[in-house]
Amino acid sequence: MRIDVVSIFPEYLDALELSLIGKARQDGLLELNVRNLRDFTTDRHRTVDDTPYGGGAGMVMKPEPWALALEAVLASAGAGAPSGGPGPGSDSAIEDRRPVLIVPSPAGEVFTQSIAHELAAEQHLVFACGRYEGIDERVLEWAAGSFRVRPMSLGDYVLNGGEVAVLAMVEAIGRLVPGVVGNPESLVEESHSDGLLEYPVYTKPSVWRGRAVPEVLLSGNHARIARFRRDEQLRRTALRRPDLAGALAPEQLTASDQSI
Ligand code: 6GU
Repeated sequence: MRIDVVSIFPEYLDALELSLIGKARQDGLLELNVRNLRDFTTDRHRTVDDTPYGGGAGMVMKPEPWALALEAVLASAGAGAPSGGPGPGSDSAIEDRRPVLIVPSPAGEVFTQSIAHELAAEQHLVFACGRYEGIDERVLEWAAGSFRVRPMSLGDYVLNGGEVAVLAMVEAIGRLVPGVVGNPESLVEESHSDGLLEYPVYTKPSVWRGRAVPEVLLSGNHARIARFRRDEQLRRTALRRPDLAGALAPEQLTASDQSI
């Protein structure tokens, strides 16, 4: 998979050289390029923002540096001219080969594990990190000719810019790319993989500062262990995330092994 990030703070993305994602880049599973938006300005001050039409607080990111930066991304990816891909309404049987342009924004669609899976199957993702009050809206309209544009939010709170959100999304997506996580089984039993929060985990010692590990986990009875873990998943989800619990199918609410 190829990932391009455009930002006025490219150093924020240095963290993607570490750990699992850094290793995946070294192994050639992920190609990640970070570009500085200011390299696509043409004035002496390398200006990327201006005052908003209609008034109001803060500044808005100017459209032209964004267009030049995104065109440079397309050119380096060997993509055709704008409008090269099928636009909305064209034959849905034809695969849409336009890169996905993810625009982090608290006004976006909420990023979920299911979207992470969807994006992990893509060939090319581009992240456009806005700052200030956001990017001139016409950039998103213009970009829709060459990209599948997806404004994306991490949740209902406000960050100062898209960079931290990109760190989170690239990590969530990257670890789902085949080969990035060494043992793919570790992706199966984690939070959100089945709509539930994950069960609690314990390691040695079996008694620590007076607190014992739940007895069932030492029993060696795999059916009882599976039922305990399922019950804990349901309990946690109902307690911490009633929004998720409400969306479960009836068969997900029954214990894993009724015979025990
Ligand atoms: Cl993706 N961006 C910004 N700036 N703030 C956010 C966010 C994204 N998600 C939640 N808050």
